[in-house]
Amino acid sequence: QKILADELPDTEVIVVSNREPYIHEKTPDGVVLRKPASGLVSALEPITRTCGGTWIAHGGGSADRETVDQQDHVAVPPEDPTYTLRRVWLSEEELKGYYLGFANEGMWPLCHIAFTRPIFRAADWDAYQAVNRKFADAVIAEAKSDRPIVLVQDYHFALLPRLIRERLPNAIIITFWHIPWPNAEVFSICPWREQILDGLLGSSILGFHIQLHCNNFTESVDRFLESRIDREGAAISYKGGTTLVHAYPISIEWPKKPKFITTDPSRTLRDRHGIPDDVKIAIGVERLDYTKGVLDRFHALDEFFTQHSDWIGRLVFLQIAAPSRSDLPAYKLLHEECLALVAEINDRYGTDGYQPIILLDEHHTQEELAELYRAADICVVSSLHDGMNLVAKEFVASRDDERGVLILSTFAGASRELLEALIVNPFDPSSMGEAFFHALTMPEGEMRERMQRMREVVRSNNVFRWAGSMLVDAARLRKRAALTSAS
Ligand code: GDG
Repeated sequence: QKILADELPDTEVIVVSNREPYIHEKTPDGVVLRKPASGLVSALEPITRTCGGTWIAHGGGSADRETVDQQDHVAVPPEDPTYTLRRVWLSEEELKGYYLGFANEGMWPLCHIAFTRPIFRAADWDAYQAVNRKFADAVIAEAKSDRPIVLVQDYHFALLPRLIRERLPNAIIITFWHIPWPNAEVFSICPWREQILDGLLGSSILGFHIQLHCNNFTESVDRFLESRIDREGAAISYKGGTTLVHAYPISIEWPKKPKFITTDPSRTLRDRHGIPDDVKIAIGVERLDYTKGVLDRFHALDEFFTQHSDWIGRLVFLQIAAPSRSDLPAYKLLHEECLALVAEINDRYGTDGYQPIILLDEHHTQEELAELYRAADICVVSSLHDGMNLVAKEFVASRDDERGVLILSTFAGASRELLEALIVNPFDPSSMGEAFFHALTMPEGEMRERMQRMREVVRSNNVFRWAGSMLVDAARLRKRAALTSAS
């Protein structure tokens, strides 16, 4: 807010993302506004709440699908509104092609290199282009000036920066790509690679979580487009414009004060699931997605029980698996595989009063997640590939008792910052199994020291710093442009 006021006065902020920060859900008590399970929303909502402006997103909650009096503009957050949510309505056909098809069956597996073959269909590409144009129209309709800051979010909108640039040449367009960018060879699989790159280079700033993804993007441009690349200045000049390509590691809002302190934070959880006090608790929290390595952590647990059978009966794994993209075959299959593997492991090691894995495959409230984070002895993040991973940071931020061990995949962007986690290769179940043993037998002093260091990192590299660094760079670009045009 301060950076905006000082460095970019009188500049309106427009955020564009596919997912809404508040979804309208139909419940027996009427329509309620609920925050979705989304890393993008977790990170960006505190920023927009603080800075104000307009957030443009697709309106697709269960209440929207059934009612006819959908509101285009909604003041949010519901309890204390500070910004406007502008909803864009998409037909079933548009959603199928643009969202389920091109974005989630094409771009998502392409960028994650998670051994799920990307599917590219010409009809999906047509829908993707059309929906990007529809969102460009919404940005133009909402912009009150010719020089707004537009924050474009994620792989759903690769074409949007160029479409906005053509109609608002003086806008500052900051695009953030929340998922990895693959190397140029892998990226070349995409039949519309030139158009995707051209679209993104309409941005003033293009942000990724880590330098590796910036380098991969720059190499892809070098290979497929005629452009001038200034590697030292991290800038790409193309079609008369310049794009700064920079790493901005995303983060979370540092909790203001501990919310759920009780003498024993695991009490209610133990009572609810019948977990005795002397049994340790490991947790996993995610949308059920094949990039998150959920099956792989269960294989590691299996390995751990085989190698350290004295731990059978003394460790329970609680896995939150919020349903996600469940209309897609790859996600349906994952859900089935997950249920089967959990049943197999529970069958192998379980007894009448003991189930080693408790799978909670439903959406949970943020309060429930906070309770879980605080109750856990171990939190496992075993992504096969992940832009950042906010669960790792949320776990660390929740632990004001400085206890608990984080087991973290080396393939999550978060592993570049949370160096004191137990860093693992999720493709190697036996070494990940040993990480369970290390975590469970870690001396108290070492556990605290590791947690203290990680907490310092997350407290200082919080989400306001993430947004602030992009805005500072944007202000610098605007000043430089003003000086150049004056000289
Ligand atoms: C993308 C990138 C990047 C999970 N289950 C529930 C729930 N969650 C919340 C978590 C967390 C968020 O969802 C998940 O964030 P991640 O970062 O782990 O993953 P993606 O959704 O894949 O996010 C990722 C992120 O964008 C930001 O740039 O870090 O790499 O893939 O906040 O707490 N929230 C609720 N109920 C659940 O059941 N309320």
